[in-house]
Amino acid sequence: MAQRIVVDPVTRIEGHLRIEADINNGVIERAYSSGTAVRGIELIVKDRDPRDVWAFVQRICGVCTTTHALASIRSVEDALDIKIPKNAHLIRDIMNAAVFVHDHVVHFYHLHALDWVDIVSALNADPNETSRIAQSISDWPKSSPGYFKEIKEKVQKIVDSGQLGIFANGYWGHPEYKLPPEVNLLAVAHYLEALDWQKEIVKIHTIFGGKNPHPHYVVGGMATPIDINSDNGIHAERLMHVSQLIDEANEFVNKVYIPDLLAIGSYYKDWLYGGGLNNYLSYGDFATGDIRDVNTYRMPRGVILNGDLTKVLDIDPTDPEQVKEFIDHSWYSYDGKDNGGKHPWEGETTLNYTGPKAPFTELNTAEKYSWIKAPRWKEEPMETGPLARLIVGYAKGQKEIVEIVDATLEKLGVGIEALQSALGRTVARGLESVLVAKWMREDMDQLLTNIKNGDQVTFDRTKWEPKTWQNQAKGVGWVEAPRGSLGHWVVIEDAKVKGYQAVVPTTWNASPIDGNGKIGAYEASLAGTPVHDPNLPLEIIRIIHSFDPCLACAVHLTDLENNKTTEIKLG
Ligand code: NFE
Ligand code: MG
Repeated sequence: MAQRIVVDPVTRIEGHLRIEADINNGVIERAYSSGTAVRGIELIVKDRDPRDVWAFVQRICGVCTTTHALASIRSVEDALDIKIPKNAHLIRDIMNAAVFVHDHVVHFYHLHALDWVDIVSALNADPNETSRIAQSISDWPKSSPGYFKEIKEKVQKIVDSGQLGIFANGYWGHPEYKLPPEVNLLAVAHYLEALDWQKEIVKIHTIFGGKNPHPHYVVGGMATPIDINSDNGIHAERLMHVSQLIDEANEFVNKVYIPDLLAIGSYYKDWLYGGGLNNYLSYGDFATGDIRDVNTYRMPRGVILNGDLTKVLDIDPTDPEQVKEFIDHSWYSYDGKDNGGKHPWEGETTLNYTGPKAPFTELNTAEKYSWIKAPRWKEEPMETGPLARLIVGYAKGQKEIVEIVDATLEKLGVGIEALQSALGRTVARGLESVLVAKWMREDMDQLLTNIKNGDQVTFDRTKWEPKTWQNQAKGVGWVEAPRGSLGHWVVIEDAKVKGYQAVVPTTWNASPIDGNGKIGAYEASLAGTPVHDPNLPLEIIRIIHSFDPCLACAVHLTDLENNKTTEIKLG
């Protein structure tokens, strides 16, 4: 008889995620993923000026601080057929690249590493040996025995104080931790260094977008003008600052993140659980040409079905038969009915909570059990994110991706199938950071060249005035965000938003069962995993964290105690 265990909330992520897992003979038989809070941001943009919407929907999340604004602005520009200046496109992509590298480093060190790294074991490390390991894998300068001795003393002080603070509540000492104390110490040192580094990289947003989180945009380009010789806009010194931050990001990724990832990964290459659907979706992004010209995407576009790498299928987010969100097991209704699927241009956000009264012990997974909808591609569930992008790019033979994947697999001594796992997702995120940091450098060089040649234009006002717009229009904006493929679909009528739907990476991955009875990526990834001790479910945490969940995004407030959803007045 299966035993059900509940992990709620799953911590060190953004938002309210609950996992229920049925364990039989020490193995997960079936798992359920539930988003336990709802926000309804799609509702509050109705009837607003489409030029303002980016600023509202950007607040969907403070982690991917820029992606929802970018998706929104692209959707409105698509609807109204607005072309933006080349420099604006470059600046937007540099800002998106900065989010990728920031997010991936923070995820690796601060949100996920502690599932693989045992902090307390670092206290048994020999700092001389840590120094030797550090110097053998990288020429990063902070690597002396004295430096690691200091870090060890710092950790000792924290442990002695009895208040583990940010290191509290880990499953320290769990037998699934496999690193020697010296590698644990190395990871702890870089955990602290990454905290310092990540507060610098966000300055790319403060320079190009005025602030972080939630930098500024404008329909038609970018809001901050460039004027290299004056203080009326971004001047030369500021551009040089961005340039330096980009170089530092490349250095941190290549000299700290990647060597650590490979060192840690090499101890876990036998722990290849957490794969799952083997269906991968990526809209693609980082165009070197026009963003509608998908042939110029450096980040790949396509779909892989059932792990068949010989075929990359085309994806068209405008096709009503391709992208649909189902609500059969989600607390919503469509046209007064409690089931079905809709393409986002016809989409609906009507809350319909039918779950138990809080505090509840178990969800009724035979019925509705999540605030997350179930997006599907041609009615198939999909995984999206770094692993999906890497697999799609590899299958397409995209040179940069094939090269970095092959070199890494060789170093780790594993085959491509090993990537289809929790560890593979974590490796993919690192490799993607190398590529994105490199593209960020390329884009910045291009921007500086344009400026040198006299082109400082970042905004095109040709279609700023609503009287230049058609009465009815619809558009889609897609973005590759750190956690996967993001789409915003807008319907505009008489210069106002008539319909708005965001279908978000974590919505794809964390989705519940759909109308055809098919499960989503999180649920699939957990099935079949052995759990050493159901009271310390490290394995569940490890697999779910490998997706880097963001529930704020996925369920774009409900008061469960009163069993009543928060009322939102429109207009
Ligand atoms: Ni809230 Fe997000 C990213 C978007 S979500 S973090 O990356 O878009 O899954
Ligand atoms: Mg949505």
